[in-house]
Amino acid sequence: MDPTLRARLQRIVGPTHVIHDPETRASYETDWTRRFSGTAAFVVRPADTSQVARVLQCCREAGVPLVPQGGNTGLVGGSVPRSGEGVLSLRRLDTIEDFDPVAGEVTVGAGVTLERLQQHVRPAGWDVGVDLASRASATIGGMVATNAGGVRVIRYGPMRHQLIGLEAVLADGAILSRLPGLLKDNTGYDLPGLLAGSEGTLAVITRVRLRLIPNRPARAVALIGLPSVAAALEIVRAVRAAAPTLEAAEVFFPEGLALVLRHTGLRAPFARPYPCYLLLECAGATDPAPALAALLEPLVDPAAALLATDRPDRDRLWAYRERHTEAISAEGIPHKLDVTLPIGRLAQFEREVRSHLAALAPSARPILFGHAGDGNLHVNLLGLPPDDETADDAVLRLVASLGGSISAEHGIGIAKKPWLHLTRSPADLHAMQAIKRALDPAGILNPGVIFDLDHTAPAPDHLP
Ligand code: 2HG
Ligand code: ZN
Repeated sequence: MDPTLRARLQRIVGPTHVIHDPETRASYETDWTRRFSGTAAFVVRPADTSQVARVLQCCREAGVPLVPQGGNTGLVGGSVPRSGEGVLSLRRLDTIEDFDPVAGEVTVGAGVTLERLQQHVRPAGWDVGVDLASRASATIGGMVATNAGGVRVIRYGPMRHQLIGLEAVLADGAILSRLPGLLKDNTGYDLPGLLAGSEGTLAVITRVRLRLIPNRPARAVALIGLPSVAAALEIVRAVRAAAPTLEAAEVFFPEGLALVLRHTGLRAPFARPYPCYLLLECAGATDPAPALAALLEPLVDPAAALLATDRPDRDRLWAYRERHTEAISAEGIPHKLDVTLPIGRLAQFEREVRSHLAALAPSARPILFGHAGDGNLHVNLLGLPPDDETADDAVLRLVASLGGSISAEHGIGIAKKPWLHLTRSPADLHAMQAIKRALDPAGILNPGVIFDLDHTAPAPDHLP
């Protein structure tokens, strides 16, 4: 690392927060997939917004790009270095401030974890609209930067929908402040909305103002064994139409369940296996179990249905679904394809993806699971060399041909770049690249993520 830059950064954040020894750097250099990793020039850990701004200014002057990083739970290679960038860790920005229990709003530092925020607001009767399995490590700033989805999107939407305002540092060190945020504020471009999902390529998010949802501790979880995805979607349709309390509708399949059982030592949920499993969760002010049971009664075989209301029982049913990621990871390093389909085509996709893979990439071992309620399936492929993209290509082309998206909630990162053109038009790509060039002309914020831009070339002045 350049000694002048190191001395300047140390003066800003303190000597112990500029990390350069390889052992301490290691956990910042590899993401949750273990498929994506690179060597960082350094890791810098500012404590507040003004330090972030000064770090950015310094690095821009030194011509050293930065990879902003929260909990490093990303799955598309967007939060780890690729070729000697510095890692800008936001985890020290971990203050929860200005929790307004009357409005149901809170402002938090980018480095606050989802779990910590949940624990902070729940006793006062509020909750965070987005929930996901990596809650103990995922940070609110990272969740906004990647527009995280999770298990409750059907009821509350993704992270962008929870956002009332934010504070962020632009590439030139200027601070963009839309805090505390107003529910009505119709004054031009929605910059927080633009930064949500920009994957650290446009600005570094430092503080976030979120709208909260009422905490609904009365919950019921049903796990149902079914003959097919089509049968699962028929139940989702019936429950969704009749139960406004429906919050999650998740699916998984026998091959994923077998891995979870082997990895966790859990007992199989039913006496026999089923081709498809559907997990539903309803939440309300009063016990939603009787209404859910009454809705399911004419639709499901009682031997293939479990209903849980107490927390430990609910957690046991959720474990079959939530522990897929770690069970797959224990088997090997998967290729992860996080796709959405129009819901009417989800059943067709699930059938066809298996037959396409069997024909085109017979060594791929597909494990599917995901959020059936919003058409989002996680296609995990085991048994493939890290750089062989034949199977990825087949799956993503099938998704595009069925009118879906190549990324539902994990983002593009570096993993999906080659396929972005399948579901974003030339006009879309041109507009996104124009925004990137305008906000980060020198290309110092997460370069190479979402798309590659040659920052030395003049911007094209007309559409291709
Ligand atoms: C989930 O839904 C996450 O559990 C992770 O989005 C998905 O591991 C995956 O592919
Ligand atoms: Zn997911």
